[in-house]
Amino acid sequence: MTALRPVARGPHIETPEEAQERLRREIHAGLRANPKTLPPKLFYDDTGARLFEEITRLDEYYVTRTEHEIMAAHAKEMAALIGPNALLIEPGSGEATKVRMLLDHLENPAAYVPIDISAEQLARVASELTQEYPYLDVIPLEADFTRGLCLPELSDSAHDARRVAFFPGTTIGNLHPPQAVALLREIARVVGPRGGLLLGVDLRKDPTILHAAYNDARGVTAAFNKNVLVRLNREFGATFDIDRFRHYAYYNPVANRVEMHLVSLESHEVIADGERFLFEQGEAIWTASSYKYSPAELEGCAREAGLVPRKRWCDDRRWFMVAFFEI
Ligand code: AVI
Repeated sequence: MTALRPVARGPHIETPEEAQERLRREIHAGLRANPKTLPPKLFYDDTGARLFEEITRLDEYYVTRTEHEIMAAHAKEMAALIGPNALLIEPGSGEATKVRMLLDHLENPAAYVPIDISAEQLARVASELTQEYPYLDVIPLEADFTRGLCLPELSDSAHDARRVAFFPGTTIGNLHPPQAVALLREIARVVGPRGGLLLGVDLRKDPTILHAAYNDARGVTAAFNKNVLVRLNREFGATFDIDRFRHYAYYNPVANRVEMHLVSLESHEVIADGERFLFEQGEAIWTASSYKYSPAELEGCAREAGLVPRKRWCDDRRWFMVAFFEI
């Protein structure tokens, strides 16, 4: 069995106080902006992470299930394209659920590098993976990939291996397209000349399907959205009255994105970060976007970032795509 490695720390890792201070500044700037916005990372405190888990199991939220189906059906072919002795890198690895489908088929991977901001989760996941795949060298890296991608120190053989990034879950869709291209460019830089990328992305479809996915009947997505205000009250001493806001999500077919908003139901004032913010009746706080791509458009973004499309896999309904790119 390969020895369990400690979690390496990447650059830009802030102390909890520094991270909270940066978030406070982003919140303040967002509430002063027109339209008002809040940073999407506010979603993922413990309650938000639990609610998102629940979202992934909702009947209406086809996203996670469909990507899983595609991976289950084609993981063998995906692993063959990645090839033997590859160094597999996963930015935002979380629970590293989907990568197991690849690991089940990969031939003699040089190492697996999960990258996440939660050192605790990384240590737990690395330990689980080392038990499940005793031959696998797991090199966990604590880093915020949204602030630049990097790699931990690697042995010579892992360093020289072909590098392939795995970025599932349509996380790329939560970035505005110029930021998405910038991230793809960053991935291309890190995987280097012989590198590859396996990317999962949600596709454009009947807007009523999209509408339902972000407006589930049980109100889990509404609770997920409103939890942002609960968090602002708890962590930043804000005075949001949650009942004065309505979860409002819709698909904008011109901008090709689902937009999530919290709309003020009446005119009122809120104190946040020591400042008064006036909300008009009907005024929105824009909390998230989830872009939906056509295969050609996504591949165009990848090309712009220096990644060449090699193969794509879709479900029968063409609702979701997993695609492989090479430099
Ligand atoms: C994490 N991300 C891909 C989800 C999405 O579908 O954009 C976040 C989400 N927000 C509401 N439902 C799901």
